[in-house]
Amino acid sequence: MPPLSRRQKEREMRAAGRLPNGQSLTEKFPVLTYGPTPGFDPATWDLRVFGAVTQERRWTWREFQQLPTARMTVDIHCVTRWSKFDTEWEGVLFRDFLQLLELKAEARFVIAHCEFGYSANLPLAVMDDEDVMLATKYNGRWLHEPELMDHGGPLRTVVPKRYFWKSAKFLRALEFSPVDKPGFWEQGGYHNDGDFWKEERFQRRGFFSR
Ligand SMILES: Nc1nc2c(c(=O)[nH]1)N[C@H]1C(S)=C(S)[C@@H](COP(=O)(O)O)O[C@H]1N2
Ligand SMILES: [Mo]
Repeated sequence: MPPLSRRQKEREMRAAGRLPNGQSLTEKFPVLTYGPTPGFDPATWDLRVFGAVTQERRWTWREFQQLPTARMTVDIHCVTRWSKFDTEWEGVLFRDFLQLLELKAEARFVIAHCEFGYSANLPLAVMDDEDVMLATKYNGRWLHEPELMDHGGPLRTVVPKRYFWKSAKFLRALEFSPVDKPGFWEQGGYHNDGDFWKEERFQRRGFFSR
């Protein structure tokens, strides 16, 4: 039997209820970065946690690598209309990471801050889900390997239940905030919540939809 064509696989995913409206299946792994890919120096890299926590913290690359990791296979959906199925990620589950912190009661939003000023915001209630990950590996390989660096090395969030712009590459800090702070694309007119099952692509009054 010949291998399934892309369109056959797409039909199967649609039939299985895994292809959200307006999406098409890709077998490639497109790179979508606004701006350049940063370098990675394990000696100076750190991940900071600040905002509504009793104690602000910082992990060096070496320290971050000591944290327990998990693996997951999830589908990803980009607002530019491609969906990629059964992608495999490894890293620290956000839920496990939260155990290391003491959040203040007022913490309600999580803002992911990345190299070069990219950011993405989500409610803590959305981030505190079993499948949200601080990912260091894709398909068993480190994100900071040269071939994968464009995909967010050495660390990115993966938030499988939202459009992929919410999965912040080149992550350097997590801010816990009592108030929402729209991120890079959210300020540019993308939807604040970004649920692909509801096709929350753009804000009604967003920059791009005018
Ligand atoms: N730091 C950073 N993270 C980012 C982006 C970006 O431009 N910079 N683009 C977002 C968008 S729009 C998408 S679709 C995904 C793309 O991830 P990929 O390049 O691994 O496919 O990353 C998201 N995270
Ligand atoms: Mo995107």
